[in-house]
Amino acid sequence: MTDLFASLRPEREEIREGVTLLPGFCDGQEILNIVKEIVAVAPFRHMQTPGGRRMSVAITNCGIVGWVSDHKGYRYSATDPERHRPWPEMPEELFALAQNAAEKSGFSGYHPDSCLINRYIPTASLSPHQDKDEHCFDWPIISVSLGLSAVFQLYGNKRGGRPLNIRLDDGDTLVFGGPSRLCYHGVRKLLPDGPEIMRDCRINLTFRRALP
Ligand code: MD6
Ligand code: FE
Repeated sequence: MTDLFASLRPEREEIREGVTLLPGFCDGQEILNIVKEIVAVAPFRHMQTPGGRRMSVAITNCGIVGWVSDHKGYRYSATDPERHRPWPEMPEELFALAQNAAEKSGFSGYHPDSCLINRYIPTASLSPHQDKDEHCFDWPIISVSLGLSAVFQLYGNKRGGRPLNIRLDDGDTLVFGGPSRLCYHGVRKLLPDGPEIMRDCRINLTFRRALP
């Protein structure tokens, strides 16, 4: 279906210094097909938090390293702990998508080495956190949302306070870097809106530069 309102939405919205929303930057269906190939090799799983709780969000990874969590803490690992094998390689199309989004937002020469893939069922949420397990924070995180819409909550550099609510729809891409790179953020709830092909869950990909 043609999007009658596409011309009314800005192509690029600077939400805060270092945080840029690129509405509908990618084709959700195309990215979903690539995600399915990754998941066929490295399935979604619920990891344990360091405190021993099961995360409501299911995750997998692709790239040289993947983000993992267990009783020992959060870290990046070159090995999938369930398969005892390397994570699937990052497909070129995904690398290019992240690099193009970064370029559009003022970060040229972005070389992500990791992509964390989160899957939310409608009751799942992600509590406020900082992404600080990477070697350095000079590079942004590029976040791509697929499927059901969600409310992404952006806080400041300290825990608490009132968040800025950002609605993320299928295909929306958020560039998260610069002075906002260490801002707290979470996903409060899913909304009942989504593309026909994916109305049962939300998938979010976050591209990172984790290694030096
Ligand atoms: C999500 N995203 O949207 C979770 N982290 O499902 C994140 O935790 C995130 O979107 C760092 C930068 C951008 C993000
Ligand atoms: Fe995060």
